[in-house]
Amino acid sequence: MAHLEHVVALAGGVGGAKMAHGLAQCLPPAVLTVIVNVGDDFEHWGLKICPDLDTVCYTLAGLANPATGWGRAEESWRVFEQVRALGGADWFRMGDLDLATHLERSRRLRAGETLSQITADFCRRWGIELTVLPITDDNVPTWVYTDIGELPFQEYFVKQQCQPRVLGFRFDGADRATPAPSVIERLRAADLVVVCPSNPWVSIDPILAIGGVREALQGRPAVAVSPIIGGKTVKGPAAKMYAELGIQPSALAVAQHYSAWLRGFVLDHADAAQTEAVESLGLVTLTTDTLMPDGAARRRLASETLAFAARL
Ligand code: FO1
Repeated sequence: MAHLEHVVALAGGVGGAKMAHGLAQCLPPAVLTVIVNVGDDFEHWGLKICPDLDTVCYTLAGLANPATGWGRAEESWRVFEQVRALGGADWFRMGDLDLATHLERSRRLRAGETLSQITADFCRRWGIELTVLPITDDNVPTWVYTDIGELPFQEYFVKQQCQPRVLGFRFDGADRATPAPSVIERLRAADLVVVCPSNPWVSIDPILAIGGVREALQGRPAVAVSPIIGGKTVKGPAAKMYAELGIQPSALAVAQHYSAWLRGFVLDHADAAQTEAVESLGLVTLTTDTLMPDGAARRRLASETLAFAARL
């Protein structure tokens, strides 16, 4: 893989967006495709909200709120405050700039455009040259089985702040959904698939659940970056989910999650003691600093991951 012509990144959430941003700084836009989870998408305020697509696109365009990773930088909350004053739901914060995305996306969906068509046009307008694709144009909402009942994803993640104990997940409609146009072709043509440090359960698994995706991944060189460092996540509930599902949260657990179709695994120095166990799964490992506090770190991790993949 000295010369990479087609790299496909699988991403969801803030960690995925950061890795995608790092890869975008290392690869020509025509080489990189980012395939994004849509399981977190939901209807709110009568609008279609696509948090993972927006987090990836805002990050790639340099528009993301650096403090939270999601939503827009330089945000204002005038509409949110008035909606709250009128009795509207205020558990999911949408700022004025972010609201423009939801309003225009919802209008276009109602007019019959597909999510991938809308995403392509928004990327063009945001100055993003690489290809960002939702894994599917169909609705495949993630439901989380918890000890307080089955919750739509954002009610678990935001309204309940990931507190309920997780028992399992359901990707509603995954068996009927079809991959978005060009997704399968791009996976099949990939010289390299990079699984970003996203939540395996609710960012990556919903991508893999769409018909034809696992088959298209067969035989493709794939590397994953662990989202768990020292038994914890930088952000989000992945480690808590592993523990509640009876699995010791660790980089090794993530490697096992993907090992059936993975060739390389990138883990943090903090987890160097696990490299042997990961290699016993048949994987090649790279141990490095996997934290991405800033743009330079994102670029460095992406560059190291690509160089590592070239040695597979
Ligand atoms: N996460 C929160 O914890 N609280 C919020 O109020 C919130 C609002 C929000 C608005 C737009 C958006 O794109 C993302 C938002 N997120 C919020 C994050 C979102 O729930 C997660 O980023 C993804 O669904 C999973 O990573």
